[in-house]
Amino acid sequence: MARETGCDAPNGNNFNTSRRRFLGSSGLAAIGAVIGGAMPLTRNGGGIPQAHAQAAPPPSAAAPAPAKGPQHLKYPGKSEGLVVLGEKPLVAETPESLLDDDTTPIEKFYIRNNGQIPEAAKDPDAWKITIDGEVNNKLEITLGELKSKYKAVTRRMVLECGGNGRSGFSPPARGNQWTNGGAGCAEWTGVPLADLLKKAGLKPSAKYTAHYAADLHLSGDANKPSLSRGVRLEKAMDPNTMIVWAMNGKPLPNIHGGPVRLIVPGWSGSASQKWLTRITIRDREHDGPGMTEFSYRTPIKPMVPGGKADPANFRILESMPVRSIITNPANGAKFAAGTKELKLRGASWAGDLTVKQVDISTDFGASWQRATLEKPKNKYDWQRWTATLKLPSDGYFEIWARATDSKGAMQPHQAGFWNPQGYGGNAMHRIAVLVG
Ligand SMILES: Nc1nc2c(c(=O)[nH]1)N[C@H]1C(S)=C(S)[C@@H](COP(=O)(O)O)O[C@H]1N2
Ligand SMILES: [Mo]
Repeated sequence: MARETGCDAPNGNNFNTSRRRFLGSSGLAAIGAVIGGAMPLTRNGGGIPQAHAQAAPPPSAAAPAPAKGPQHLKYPGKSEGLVVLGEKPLVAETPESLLDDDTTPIEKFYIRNNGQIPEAAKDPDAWKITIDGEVNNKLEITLGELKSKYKAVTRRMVLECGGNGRSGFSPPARGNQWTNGGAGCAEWTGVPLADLLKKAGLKPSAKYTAHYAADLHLSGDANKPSLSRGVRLEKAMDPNTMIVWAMNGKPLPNIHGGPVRLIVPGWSGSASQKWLTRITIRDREHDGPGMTEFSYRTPIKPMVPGGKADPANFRILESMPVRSIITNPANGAKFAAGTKELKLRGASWAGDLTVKQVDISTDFGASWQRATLEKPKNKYDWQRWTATLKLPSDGYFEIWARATDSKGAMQPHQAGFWNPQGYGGNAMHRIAVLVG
């Protein structure tokens, strides 16, 4: 069933536990405690980094008792600042304040699995990738040959889970309750997929890719892929769509799909197959786990939130929507009395597009100040931004950030266009700070 597999909504259990944790302990109670109680950040789309919930002292009597704090990741080579959203399969997000580096370090990069994590390859250069289907010559190539026979390129590009921002939906949508931390921006080294497809020779019938990998389905059934998505040929042929073996200059770690994976930048992360073994070119849209019904699909005609969904009214989610995050200060930060100015830092990105503008508000959206926006290093890089905020007094402030993409689409106040699996939630990021 599509709903059980590659859909960022893997199963009911996962959903229930992460949701309970989210409602029970996260934002409202804990942030209130950080800044002295009774001042909750208004309920919003994914604006409550759980790292801060964890750092908070026990809530005051006025606040609801937390069930248990966010669960921090314990995984070799990964930061304990990452928050576990699901254990089976292992899913962990990066609180916004840990995304403050220009290039996201490997240890801080989010993790999203749909199935079992395979064992690390013993001989990475012997790893085989097959390209078959609607091609003139089936191609079988080892990673070693790929490295030696093709021209490698390095690009800094955002990878973002299709469900990023999902926790902002009301009623709750099925799946991992990402805030904004299902994203990171790393330097990827590899070869454009187009170079391999040209070498194999595309038949006129070639329309769509189907990606296959070495990870087993959660059930352990070797005949069931854990996730198998694909993209339109046009995206596969984009020079930024790459088969990569290095991340930030290091061999691609096993947990991120090493020794070799796809990076399909700007689109739902699920297309970026980890542990890549095969790409089959199809003459029609792919129908693997993660492609059908409501998986990575959004409504054509807006539907009633929580209502009955009609699969015929859904289309595949491709480019991700515009998003910005405040990476410094962290949500819940305290500043000395008399602090008159705050330096803000953040990041923004917009799927296939670029970001035109980032605005900041400290008065709940009544007025906005333009942030200084940097240019991307290359296409699909994120854009860092900075702003200096003047504060009128001591006290409690919420800082809101919203980005506008190059076509003029701006982040909304609320995650909108509800859909059963919660895609496209890109409500503006909000943090709370206390001065004095
Ligand atoms: N083989 C395989 N590839 C996969 C997945 C998976 O479960 N199996 N998850 C996908 C999803 S949903 C996302 S968001 C990204 C996450 O990549 P990361 O774990 O390196 O951050 O990998 C994608 N590639
Ligand atoms: Mo994802």
